Order: sequence, then C-alpha cells, then structure tokens
Amino acid sequence: MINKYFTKVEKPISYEGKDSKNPLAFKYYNKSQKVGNKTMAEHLRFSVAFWHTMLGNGADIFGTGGGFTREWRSASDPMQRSKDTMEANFEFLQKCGVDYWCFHDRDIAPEGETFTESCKNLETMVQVAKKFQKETGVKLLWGTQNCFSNPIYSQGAGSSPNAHVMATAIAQVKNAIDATKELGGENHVFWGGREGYESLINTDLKKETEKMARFFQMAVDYKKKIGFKCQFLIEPKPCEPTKHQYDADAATTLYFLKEYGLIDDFKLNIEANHATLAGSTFEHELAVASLAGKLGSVDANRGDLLLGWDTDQFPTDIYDATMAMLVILKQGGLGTGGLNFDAKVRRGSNDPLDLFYAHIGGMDAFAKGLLVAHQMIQDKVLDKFIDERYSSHNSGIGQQIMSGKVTMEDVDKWVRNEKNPVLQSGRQEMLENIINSYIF
Ligand code: XLS
Ligand code: NI
Ligand code: NI
Repeated sequence: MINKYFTKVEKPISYEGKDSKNPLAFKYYNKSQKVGNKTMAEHLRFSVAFWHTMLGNGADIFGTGGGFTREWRSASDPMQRSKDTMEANFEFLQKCGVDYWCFHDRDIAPEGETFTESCKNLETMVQVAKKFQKETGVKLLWGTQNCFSNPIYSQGAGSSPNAHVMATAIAQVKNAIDATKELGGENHVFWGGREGYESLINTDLKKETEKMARFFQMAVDYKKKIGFKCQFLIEPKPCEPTKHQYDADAATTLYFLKEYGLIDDFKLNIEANHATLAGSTFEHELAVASLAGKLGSVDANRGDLLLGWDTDQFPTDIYDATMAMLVILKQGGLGTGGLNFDAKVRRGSNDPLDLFYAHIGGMDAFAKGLLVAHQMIQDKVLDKFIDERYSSHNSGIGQQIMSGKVTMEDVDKWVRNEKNPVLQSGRQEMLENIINSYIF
C-alpha cells in the first residue's frame, strides 16, 4: 500500500458499526455486506472525483488557495507535480476503500504550449495512472474532457460559432476518449460547461444545437470505430457557467437526444446539485431519467438551500440518499455507472484529513440510504399504497380510457350517468411518517 501523503491514516478505513465513535471509521458502509443479492460495494460503486479531491485548494471567486497545503502539489515541474498527484490519488483511493475514480483530461496532465504537447502529456499521465490502477485494483468509472476552462472555449466548445474552436474541441474529445479506453473506463462523460449561450442577440440557436448534435455524433462514430464498449453519458446542468445551457436538465437533454437521433447512444449522469439549480429535486431528475431507461450514473453531492450556486458539498442528507436509492434500486442498479462524489471540502477544511471525513460521511449516508430503501421496497410500503391509489384504472371506465376502447362521446355519456367522483386521500403525511420510521 502507498503510504506517503496521508500518513496520519495508517490503515484503510474500516467498518466499525453505528455505535463506533471513531471519526475515521464507517458506521454503515460495510463493503462486503449483502443487501439483497448484491454487496454494498456492488450496489453503490463509489468513485472519487480527481479534480476536487486531489486538485481542490479551497479557492473561490473571492480568493485563490484556501490555505490548503497539499504535499503532492509541491513540485515545481508540472509533469512531476502531476505524477505526485496521481500517486496521492491512488493512496487516497486505497485508504478510503473506494474502488473507482473519475478525471478530466486536463486534471491529470498539464496543458502544454501546443495542442500536440497537451496530448503527449496526457498520454504520459495515462500510462502512469494505468500502472497505479494495476497495482491497486482501482478502476476508472469515467473519464471526460475539460472543454470549459481554456479561454478559447469562452463562446462554446462543440457548439462554438468558430469552426477552429469546434475542431479543437472535437480533437480534444477524441484524445480524451482514447485516454478513457486505455484506462478501461466503464463510461465517458460529457458535461457541456460552455455549451449554451448568454444572449440571443448574437446567437443562432439552430446552428448551435445542430453543432452540438454533430459533435456528439462524431464521438459516437469514433467510439464505434475503435470498438470501445463504454457507456456515453451526458451530465445535465441548467446554468453556471453559461446562462442558457443546451443540456439544462434531464427532460431537455432527453428531448435533444431524441430530436437528433442520438438517444440510443447516451444515458444521463445526474448530479444532485445540478438538479436543485434547475429548480428541481435530485429525486425528480433521477426519476425522469430512469423512467426513460436513461439513468446511467450519478454525481453524488448536494447544494445549500441558502446559496444559489453549485456548492458541490458532500452528501450527508439521509432522506435525499434514501430517495435516490429508491429510484436506483427500482431500476435494478446503475449498471456500468456509479456514485461519483463530485464534491469538495469547504474552504475552511484545510487539512488533508478532511478529505477522509468528507468521503466517509458521503459513503455512510448512501449506505444507510441503501439499507432503508431496500427494506422499504422489500416491505412494499410505498408500492402497495401507490398501486391502490391508481387501482380505479384497473377495470371499468379507467381501464377503457387507458386502453383506447372508448371515445370522448362514450366518456361523456358515462360521466352524465354517474354521481360525482369521490376522492381518496393522498396520505402524504402518513407516508412521510412511515419513511421516517424506516430511517430512525
Ligand atoms: C460541473 C460538473 C463537472 C462534471 C464533469 O458542474 O459537475 O464537474 O461532473 O465535467
Ligand atoms: Ni457540478
Ligand atoms: Ni458533475
């Protein structure tokens, strides 16, 4: 086991049960514990986000580094710094007992003077990562491209009005897909940070969305051409950085994929904090994606009720985790996807140990959510009620309407012959109490 950067954590974090007072132990996440027919690790497929955990320095728009001293970022040579960071990444993964990681191309390798140099740096770092993956057994949940930080993408990447910029984004994606393939990634994510627009006074919406579609189609074609079997995922987000995003939420993204004939080649990666930014809830976005058979993976984090931006906090809310796991369990799991902690410690949490506390909390929240959701499904507490609530459609006029057997005139006649409808209670409060009784 690597033991260089996180020496305060001498052995991998272990499960000690809910009564443990050890802050560096899991209270609910017990990797090999069976829940139904899968282990907790198989259900949850946790992943560490390289960009937040390894590169996060506490910066926000009012201040650069937050006083985070990260030994693995101390080398002055950029390639050496990247290598040290990669080593620290795998030490962290092993010590935290997380089986997967995720990265952007530009997180793991520095940008060079030219595009070609950037590609070379990436190839070198992919080989470094490959060696660590082999040594530790940790796998790649997904790779992605950062087509949003470089100022050339300030007016869009795949949807840029500038053909040279669009071409650069396409080439960058090609190399990022190669990197994901080389590392055996199970998915490849597209988050269109700059794909959108600020104002219609300088924007041709039709041209931009057609470009987006073309950009995705080229990625699909390339993936097929090289025989790469990973799942492509689009991660919806409504704003931040761009005012209007083309992939604003699950429903918008599904419509886009259908409209441009891309629906069979993509699933969605739903992020909790993006759902709330879209004025929705995490569970709603998960349910919309799942209903379409398109819930592929999850960026597990949370926002803050009082702050209106993507705060990317670690998920600690058991209720949210339970509702998310209900959707995930009902669709039979996430397949090749997983729960990636796209989350960062707060600016004040400046000790590398805080990275452990943060992940332990997120993992325990979802482990508890999994246990609660599994039990509720076993006991059919909500299902029984919901079935009953719709049961008037199982026969009579309800069944006739839904099977298309009656016309509007038939229905008109039927209603005129009946008394007024009688409504049953939706029992929301009773059901909320039941959910709480499972959580407590
Ligand atoms: C930003 C996104 C980003 C994606 C990957 O808000 O969440 O981190 O997950 O590009
Ligand atoms: Ni985000
Ligand atoms: Ni994300």
